[in-house]
Amino acid sequence: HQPIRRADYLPPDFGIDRVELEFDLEPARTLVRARLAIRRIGASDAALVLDGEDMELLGLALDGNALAADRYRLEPTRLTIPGVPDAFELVIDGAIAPAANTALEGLYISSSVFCTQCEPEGFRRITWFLDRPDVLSVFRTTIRAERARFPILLSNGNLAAARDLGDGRHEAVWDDPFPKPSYLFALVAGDLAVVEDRFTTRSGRDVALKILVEHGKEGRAGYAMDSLKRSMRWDEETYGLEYDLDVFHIVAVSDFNMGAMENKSLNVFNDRFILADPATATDLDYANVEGVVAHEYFHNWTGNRITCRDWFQLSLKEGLTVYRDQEFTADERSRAVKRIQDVRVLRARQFPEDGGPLAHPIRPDSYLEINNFYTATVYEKGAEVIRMLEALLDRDGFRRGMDLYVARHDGEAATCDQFVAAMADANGRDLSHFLRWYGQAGTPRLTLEQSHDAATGTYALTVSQRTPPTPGQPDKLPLHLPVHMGLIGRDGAEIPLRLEGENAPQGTSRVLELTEASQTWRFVGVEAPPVLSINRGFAAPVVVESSESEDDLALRMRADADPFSRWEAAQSFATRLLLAGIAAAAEGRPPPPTDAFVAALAAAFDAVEGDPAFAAELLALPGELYLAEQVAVIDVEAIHAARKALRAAVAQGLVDRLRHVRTGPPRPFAPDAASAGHRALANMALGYLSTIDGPAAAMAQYRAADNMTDRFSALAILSELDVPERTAALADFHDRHAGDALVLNKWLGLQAGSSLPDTLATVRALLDHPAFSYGNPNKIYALVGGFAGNALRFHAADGSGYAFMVDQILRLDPQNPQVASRLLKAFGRWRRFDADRQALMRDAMERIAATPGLSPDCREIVGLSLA
Ligand code: DPP
Ligand code: ZN
Repeated sequence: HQPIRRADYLPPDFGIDRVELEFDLEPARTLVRARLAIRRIGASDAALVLDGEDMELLGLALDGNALAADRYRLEPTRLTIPGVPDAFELVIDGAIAPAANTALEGLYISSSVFCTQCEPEGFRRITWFLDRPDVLSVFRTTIRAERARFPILLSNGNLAAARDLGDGRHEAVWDDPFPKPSYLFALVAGDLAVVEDRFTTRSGRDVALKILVEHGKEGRAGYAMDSLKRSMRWDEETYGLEYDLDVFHIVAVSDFNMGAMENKSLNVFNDRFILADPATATDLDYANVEGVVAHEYFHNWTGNRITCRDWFQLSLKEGLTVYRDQEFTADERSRAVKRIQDVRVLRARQFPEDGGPLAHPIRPDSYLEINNFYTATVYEKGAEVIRMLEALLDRDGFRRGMDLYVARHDGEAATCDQFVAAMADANGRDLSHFLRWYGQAGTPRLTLEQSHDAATGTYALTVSQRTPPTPGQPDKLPLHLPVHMGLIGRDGAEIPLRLEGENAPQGTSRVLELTEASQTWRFVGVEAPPVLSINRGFAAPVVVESSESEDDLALRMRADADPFSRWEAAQSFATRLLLAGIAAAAEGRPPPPTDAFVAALAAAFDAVEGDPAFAAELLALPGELYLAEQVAVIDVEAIHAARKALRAAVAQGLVDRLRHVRTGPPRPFAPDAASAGHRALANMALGYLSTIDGPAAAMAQYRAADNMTDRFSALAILSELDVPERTAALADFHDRHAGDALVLNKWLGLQAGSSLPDTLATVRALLDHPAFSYGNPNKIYALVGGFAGNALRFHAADGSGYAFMVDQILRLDPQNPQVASRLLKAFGRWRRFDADRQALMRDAMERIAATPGLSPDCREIVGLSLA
């Protein structure tokens, strides 16, 4: 494995116009015939070099003539055929072993169902091919298999033919009329239940919608189906984008490395993002099902109809599609709450990545293993970059840009530059400066200077930006970003915003454009020093370094017109107290006084009556991962202790309000956002009150709950308490849901994430529990990944957590390198800890680095982390 560099991109020497695949499916040994119509588009002397891995070559024929062994060269990762004509047909016969495929890339078996995962480079494990996204081909797929075991045979596109083969086997032929890259190929064969519905597109196309799940789980596919129909409607209404085939399949499988996959007309999903019913799914699960179904559906245009030229452009489809699914959820649910939740995730996952050894731009410059770049940066920061374009061009301008992008590039493999060019051209704007976001890593930091001149009623705001160095990028340039701001009077009223030189105020909230290292704006007609509300709606993915007074924070917490900023003010106030508390805990001093914060929180809480989902967000204190990013040296015990202390103080201060939240008649369960909001607030209150009252109320709710959200929230509270009820509830939960893998994953994850001291011993014991298996990524992420995310116990001072993770990673790497390298990222922030932990973490990674036969996936992560 050599590094692949973006600068080295060359167009392919050959195109493959048409692909005919024939599969004879058997778990142990599947035969694959590929008939490829190949055409030279590059140099006349170029040899044909096809990608291929882990397959057995049975025969090769060029234009009907078998190729002797001296006419080609077969290597572990490629097949080279020199001296080919300018246009020819190549037939490749190969054999693969799906049952032995534990990496879950290519064709594999999940619970007796054949399925595929080809993004990014899995197709080369099915047949030899130009396995790169800029080679677009029309596919016809013939599948033959035993009818009894595999009654359902699916591939992309429309069913062209089906017949019985007489010998207990049957055959199906699928035609996909849309040229597509090989990573969007899919095949599914097995015995599955089908849930059906229909959708009529805006222009009258009648589309059959089919969701395939394990038998017996049909009743858990309804919310996914509803989400799919709403997604289809939304994309028509919001972007004028319609579905383009007569059938849309979603197949849920239990063994899947990622969340889901947007294969043309045959999405394959990790079943945790399809299956949901009140007894087994939390409100978060419902929201995730909705979001992921929408995300994969939206890829049909942003990803499939317009795909990526090369994998460095991954954010072209992922950042854009994440932005689209975020907007869908914002429209379907609460915009403010969605924004808050997305920013929480960005700060907990992407900011640490951007500030550590794995930092990379949303369009990376090089990689060893592209699987390592399905990151929070490419996805979530990529979505923030799209969102900034929307802020800079406004909604209509953004839509014009999308329309032009689709008109120009439909049917093509495009680049990020082309996307931004469409945005610029549709709006007559020069966005060349904005393009720096695609190449520059790191989270910009904004600093502010404000002054007010009472004599002239002028308020001046200076915003400066600076992006800290990241690996390989010591010097950063200023970025083009929206500064979405407003000014608030001491009375809490928004001040009309009139810049010097303007004839009249233009609203009370505006987007200023920062392009320089430092810029100043002067507002006139501002009689008294205002309170600044900046980065409203989190318009730019930056850190604002602000020394706002506690009074100003309290004012904004209750009066800022932007709900996101009200939440943000509460987070800032809490963070400030927590940082003081962390310093105090580390030095054995008492925690700082919390009265002012608690009073402000109470006032802010009272001001949002009627929006329980938002109120729940307001009450949620900053998380441990976020706090860890804010301190010079991470002290996990001090962070945990400080947060616990502030939680107790908030509970005491808001006790009457919290008890009031818990009163009122029980509501019948419904999965909609408003009902979920009530549950979120009630469970938030339950958690706080348990710090005063102990486990009784949580135990009572655990027993009485008629839905998974309430039951699991109670269990999560109990799992943080060292009480007998904890053991009883965990045992009961297990027995209640024995045999339901998805629910037991929650049970594994809760125990792995517990802050109680014996957590590592519990996790070790659970490795042998029947609910756990090394073959299933969801289980690994729940138990082993859950422990890696347990800041307190993973970072135990004696290094036991690190040693455990090394053992797990080394065990997993030979069988599933993608999963192993994801777990390995837990060591990435090692330099942020004290000297003893740094040494332990470095030793742990060196143990991994020294392991013979380590996958390129892990080698790349460990190499970058130690560099
Ligand atoms: N392309 C997938 C997604 O939707 C990842 N495998 O993000
Ligand atoms: Zn995606």
